[in-house]
Amino acid sequence: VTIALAFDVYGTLVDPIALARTLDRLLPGDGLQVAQAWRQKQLETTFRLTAMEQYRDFAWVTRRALAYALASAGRSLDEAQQEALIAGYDQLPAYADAVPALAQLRDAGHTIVVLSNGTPAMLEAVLSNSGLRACIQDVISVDEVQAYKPAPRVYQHAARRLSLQPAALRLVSSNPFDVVGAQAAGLSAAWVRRLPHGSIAASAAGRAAPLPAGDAYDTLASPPDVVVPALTELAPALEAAG
Ligand code: LAC
Repeated sequence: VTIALAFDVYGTLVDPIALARTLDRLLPGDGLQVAQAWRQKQLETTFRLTAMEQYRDFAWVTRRALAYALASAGRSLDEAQQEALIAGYDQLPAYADAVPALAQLRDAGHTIVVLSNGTPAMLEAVLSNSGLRACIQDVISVDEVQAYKPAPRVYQHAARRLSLQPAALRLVSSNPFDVVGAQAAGLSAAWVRRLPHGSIAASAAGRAAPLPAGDAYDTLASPPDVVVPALTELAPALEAAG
């Protein structure tokens, strides 16, 4: 059965923790910790802005979150170094399974869009540079509603944009908060159970990967009907889910 799939971008299609490598060159030994704190603060800032009913775009949020992550690690980088890291967001690598999976799903006739916190400019850049853009029919940014995930209007906007009932659109994300939010707004969802960011980044930074933290999903809601260990498992899992 052919349905529309809305992919999350950061953490699902491209890896923001890949910047741990660049950070580790600038801040030897602290790269991974700062990359993780940066990502954490970036998400926290989006949640807080939306709870405050305020909006600053994701480029602004990403810049502020980096400044916080550096300060909280007691490290500093000059403006040019920080700007280079921000620019790195346009060059984030796709996860190894992303391009093959999207091509496979496209060839199977699925409608493929992205739904992301990123600004339209950030999304066009990172999707083009990572080779994903050609598989994607439409890029939907939360910027269009000036609120971040998991505000229900973000997900409902995506369905409306595609002229679909919410349940006919399936959000695909590795971020449990995103999956829970999409389902709360009436969408279908699939969770990509990637290893915790730490293990991916640790191997990228050349250290031994810690053991995966386990099967933790979230405790706010039950997992969706489709849970896959990698994006390349999605096509068969969707077929099985009917
Ligand atoms: C996104 C966030 C969740 O791409 O990283 O929307």
